[in-house]
Amino acid sequence: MALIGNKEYYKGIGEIKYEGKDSDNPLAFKYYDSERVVAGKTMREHLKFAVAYWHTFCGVGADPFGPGTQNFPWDQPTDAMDAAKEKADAAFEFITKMGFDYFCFHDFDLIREGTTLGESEKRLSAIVDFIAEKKAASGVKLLWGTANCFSNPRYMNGAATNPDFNVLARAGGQIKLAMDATIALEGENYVFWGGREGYMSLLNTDMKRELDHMGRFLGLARDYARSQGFKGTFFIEPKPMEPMKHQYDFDAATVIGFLHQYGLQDDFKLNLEVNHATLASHTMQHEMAVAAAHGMLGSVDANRGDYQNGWDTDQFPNNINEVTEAMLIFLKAGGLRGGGINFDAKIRRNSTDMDDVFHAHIGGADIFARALLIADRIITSSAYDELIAKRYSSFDSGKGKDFEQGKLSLSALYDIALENGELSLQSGKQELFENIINQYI
Ligand code: XUL
Ligand code: CO
Repeated sequence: MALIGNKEYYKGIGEIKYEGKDSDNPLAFKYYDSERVVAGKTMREHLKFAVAYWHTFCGVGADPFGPGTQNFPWDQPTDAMDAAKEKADAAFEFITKMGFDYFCFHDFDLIREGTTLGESEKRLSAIVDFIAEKKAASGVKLLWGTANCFSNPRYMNGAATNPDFNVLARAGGQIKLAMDATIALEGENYVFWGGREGYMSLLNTDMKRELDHMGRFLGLARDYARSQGFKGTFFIEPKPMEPMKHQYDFDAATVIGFLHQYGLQDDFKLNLEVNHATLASHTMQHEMAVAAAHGMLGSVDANRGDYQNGWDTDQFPNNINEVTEAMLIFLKAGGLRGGGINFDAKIRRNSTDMDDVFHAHIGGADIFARALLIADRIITSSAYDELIAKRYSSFDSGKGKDFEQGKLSLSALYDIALENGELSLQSGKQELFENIINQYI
């Protein structure tokens, strides 16, 4: 295939193609057949796979106990612009070889941060021009951009919720530039992940004031992007903790309440991440159902946690039962509102070959494609929908329908209860539902 840059970084690996589940080729899709139509849309249109710039091209496998193990040629140049260009060349080579349509970035994934805001602005605008050309040449699109307002030590007490106004203003300046970059690259959405928006100790924290600041700050960011012609959706990405002891964007339900409290509900939706859901003691399915119930199922950061570890391990997804249940909610909600499936996942520290990120993304794409097919068959061929409808059928007519239509008072419920006498038990049939999932897998 034609190379977009001058060098080939992922040597010996060609375009990844669909070969079907009987293929023994590890560098082929077994289920992700991009042009196959499922439930009225191609897999490509449903899933909108995105590569996360930070994990795949910036993360080198460092952990709290040791340095990185993955040495990327694009990290060698000492000049920031040279390194950023090489990284972009590698990124676009990888994304096009995968056959994916999208990527996502933080501002300083694209290029190293400058020593001043002004210097960072110059760097960002130069790399954005370079990437805009690569985008145009390859057809790869930007699913969302975001600002890293959590790594630099200045944000140790938060960005929009920092007790020091000058840090908040600095975050505002940085987010303006990240939004400019997202708009210049025709980003379809813009994400806020409040990594340090929360507290380490309540003893030194005025929670109400910090929440008010965050609400006002997000409103200013929205107004700025809209004034620059941005038509996309803003997403908040919930996470309950890590790095802070407690983060304000705890989970989907908390964020939805916050958005309504501060008048942001019409412009913002949710970007839900699997490992964030499990850190909040929820399943991903729970988080997706909460968001869908409020019309706010915006986008997905796909990964998985570890059942034995209580931290954000960001592994690639591979559990077919879980992803099938998630895709059932996805299909029933009519898909995502503006977003896609972004692999916010990293290969393990001891995965050190250049082909390992290919295996990781192939596996991720295949599990979602397979789950999409299964979920569609469950909806179209099994008794699943009928069984749920049956559980609620007492609300379809008579007094149940009157209740749903707001026609009954509490006293009316009392009269009905008196007249009914004792009730027979209605089984929830959970095991039968579980068997249907298993049968279609
Ligand atoms: C952190 C996380 C971030 C966001 C973007 O846990 O998920 O990478 O997705 O800032
Ligand atoms: Co994420």
